[in-house]
Amino acid sequence: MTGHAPDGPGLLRNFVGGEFVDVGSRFTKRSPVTGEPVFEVVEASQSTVDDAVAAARSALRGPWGRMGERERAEVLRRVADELERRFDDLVAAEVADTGKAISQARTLDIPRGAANFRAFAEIVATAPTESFTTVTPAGGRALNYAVRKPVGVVAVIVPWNLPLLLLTWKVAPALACGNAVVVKPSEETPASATLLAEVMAAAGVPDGVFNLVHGFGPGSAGEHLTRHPGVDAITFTGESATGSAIMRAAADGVKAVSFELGGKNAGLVFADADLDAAVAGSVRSSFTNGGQVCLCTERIYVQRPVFEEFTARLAKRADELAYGWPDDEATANMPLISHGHRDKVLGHYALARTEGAEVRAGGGTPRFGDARDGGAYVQPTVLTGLGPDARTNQEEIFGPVVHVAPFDDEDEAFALANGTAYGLAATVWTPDVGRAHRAGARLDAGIVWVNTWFLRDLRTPFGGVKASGVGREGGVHSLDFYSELTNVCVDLT
Ligand code: NAD
Ligand code: 6OD
Repeated sequence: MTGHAPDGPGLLRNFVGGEFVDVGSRFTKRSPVTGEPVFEVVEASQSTVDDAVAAARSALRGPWGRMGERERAEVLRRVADELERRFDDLVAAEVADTGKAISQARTLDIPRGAANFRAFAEIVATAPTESFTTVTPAGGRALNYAVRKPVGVVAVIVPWNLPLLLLTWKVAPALACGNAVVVKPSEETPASATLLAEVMAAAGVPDGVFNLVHGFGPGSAGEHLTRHPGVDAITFTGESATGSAIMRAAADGVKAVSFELGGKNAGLVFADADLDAAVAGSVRSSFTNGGQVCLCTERIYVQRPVFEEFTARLAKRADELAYGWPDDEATANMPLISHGHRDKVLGHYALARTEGAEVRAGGGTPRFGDARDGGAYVQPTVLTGLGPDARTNQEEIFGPVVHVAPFDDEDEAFALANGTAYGLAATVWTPDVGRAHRAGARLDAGIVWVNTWFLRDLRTPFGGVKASGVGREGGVHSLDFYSELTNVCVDLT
């Protein structure tokens, strides 16, 4: 990649107005696999953020601002083509930053980058807008119709768990709607975003439409961006507490916000479920990406007749998940993103024991006898024995850990699932169609999956209720956030 130097830990730079710039202090990004430095990253100062916002504003006044939906859709398709051309580089960048298994980066993270651009190219080119014929007071006719316009300069702030997937999930609709963006990836995952800047340039996205600033949150690029008077809207994915801080910063400028936040998602396994599918699905829903997916199930409630069998099988599968180096195709486990995050997760493992949990699988850290002992690994962990109000069942841990508890009937199951401050996703395992629909109606969650997990259609609404988010993105819901609607009323008489 030309965003960083070829030898030693590469230097990752900011991208402003179509140019890579490396003015400012630097920080080190370390490998979650070994703890060794992998990148030096230029931290964007207030003045770099000012330049990025100014470049974005200026781009809105240039050719980008004059393009129609279909032309923009064509640009988005070129971005998708270029992402596919740079596929191997992007996989390598994502694996270097996160330590995730190469098989997952190849099948989930990077394909979704291109898919996000293709989906929103299609959605923006085909989305209808409202129109109404109105009777005037004089008995004549008037035509009302809505016109979509860009919001302006959009700040995109994203976390480290699915870096390219989550970044492009927001950049694609923002560009589809004609905005210019300033993006801030997580300080833990600067590499794929830097490659995305190269992709944008190669795809012919006009200078200043996509700008990238690296850095941290408070007192750094993240806060500079959210407090910037030149930013019109903020779209954010991350922790609920960070969402609160950003909302306070956005209040000063009355900026629109869209928030995809934390979760403490429940899985419900009914006694009539296909238990093989429920166990396999729960292994995925609790341990994918080291449990570092906002949609992961950290609480599973199982109907009493199958509770013991389900728990024993889940614990066995957790113990069997394969460790390996990220580039080994058989690897299933991955390290946590950092030693800081590992300390937090291990603190939760200790807390669970203090609260009286029984550890049915894992509960500690693996030993490898090689360089991975310098990494941020923890064992996939299955817990039982705690009540619904235990902190272990209330606080988002964001690691490969799940607590399993029994329930007796449907009402109890729905009440347990709803019993946290969060409401992002729920997963229900049952062949009973009536129960599936009741779950959809009664669970406090933005997404209810039945007999599946993380099956995505990019046209559907995505977001959370309660502390899990503000607003919805996906399909036309993204268009609604990333555009302003002007109603035009023409008297036809
Ligand atoms: P985080 O909130 O710590 O950081 C997310 C981003 O915000 C990073 O880029 C960070 O630098 C930036 N940031 C932090 N403080 C800021 C501030 N005061 N002002 C501006 N920017 C700031 O989250 P994380 O640890 O990177 O990611 C894990 C969290 O993200 C989990 O809670 C997870 O559930 C959540 N998440 C939610 C979704 C969803 O779709 N709902 C998706 C992925 C992750
Ligand atoms: O699939 C998506 O569009 C999406 N936003 C997934 C979020 C995953 C959270 O970690």
